[in-house]
Amino acid sequence: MSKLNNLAEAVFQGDFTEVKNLTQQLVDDGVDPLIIINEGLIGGMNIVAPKFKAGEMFVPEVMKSAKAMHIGMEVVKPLVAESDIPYAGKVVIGTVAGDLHDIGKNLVIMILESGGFKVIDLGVDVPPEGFVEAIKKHEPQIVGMSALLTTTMMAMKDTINAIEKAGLRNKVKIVVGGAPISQDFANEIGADGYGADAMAAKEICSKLLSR
Ligand code: B1M
Repeated sequence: MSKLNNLAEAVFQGDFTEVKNLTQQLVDDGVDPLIIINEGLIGGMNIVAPKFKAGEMFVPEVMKSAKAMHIGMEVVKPLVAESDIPYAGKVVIGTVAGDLHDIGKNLVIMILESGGFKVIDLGVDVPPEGFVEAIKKHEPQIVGMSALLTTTMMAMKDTINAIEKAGLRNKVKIVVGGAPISQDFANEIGADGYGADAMAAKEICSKLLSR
């Protein structure tokens, strides 16, 4: 097995020490950092994603793999110009106003990052104007919103209204998700996409960008 395959396997296993060591070894061997990222680190998450979707891996294991990928990224990222990293797209994401739940959002971020997206995390309890400012600052193609409470679902609609009012609605695609959210609700509030889980979120983001 090549070192790149070993690295992908170590990411899949969530073996932080092995990921750090193998990434450093590959850098020392002169392997292109982008190959290390794509084939080793994202390669490992590509093993994770279908297993998670098939119910063969669970949230804590996925988070461990994603953390392992991040540990490797910390080694290689300083060696690559930000502009050289072939991102699949840029996503600004946050949990909406009044809502402090972030476990699901963080999982969505990890899966998006493993799919090659650059993700800007706005955190929790993000007011509509927080999303608007982030769109102006980061110019993402996609805005993601998460809500876990029935009482905060409507903050998604308020956020979409604020984005519209700021004249930015045609600049971004909006994807929503979270336990109480459904495709019907997403349609009702005028979102462009809905993800039932983290994998579905990645799939809808890719689909929206390919349109
Ligand atoms: Co809260 N809580 N909580 N809570 N909490 C729920 C959501 C609740 C269902 C529990 C219950 O009563 N059975 C209930 C909501 C009821 C309702 O609204 N109908 C509830 C409540 C009431 C509350 C408080 C009001 C409790 C109180 O204080 N009285 C309070 C509210 C605080 C606030 O937000 N203002 C509160 C607080 C908390 C904690 C802080 C203690 C903690 C959050 C910690 C944290 O997130 N850092 C917490 C937790 C952990 C839960 C439960 C137990 C678990 C949520 C979770 O993390 N699930 C939850 C009950 C439950 O779900 N069993 C509950 C795991 C996570 C991986 O799943 O977040 O659904 P989920 O994310 C999924 C998908 O939904 C989707 O992908 C993810 C991965 O597959 N997804 C997206 C999520 N975001 C997406 C975005 C996308 C696409 C997909 O596109 C952008």
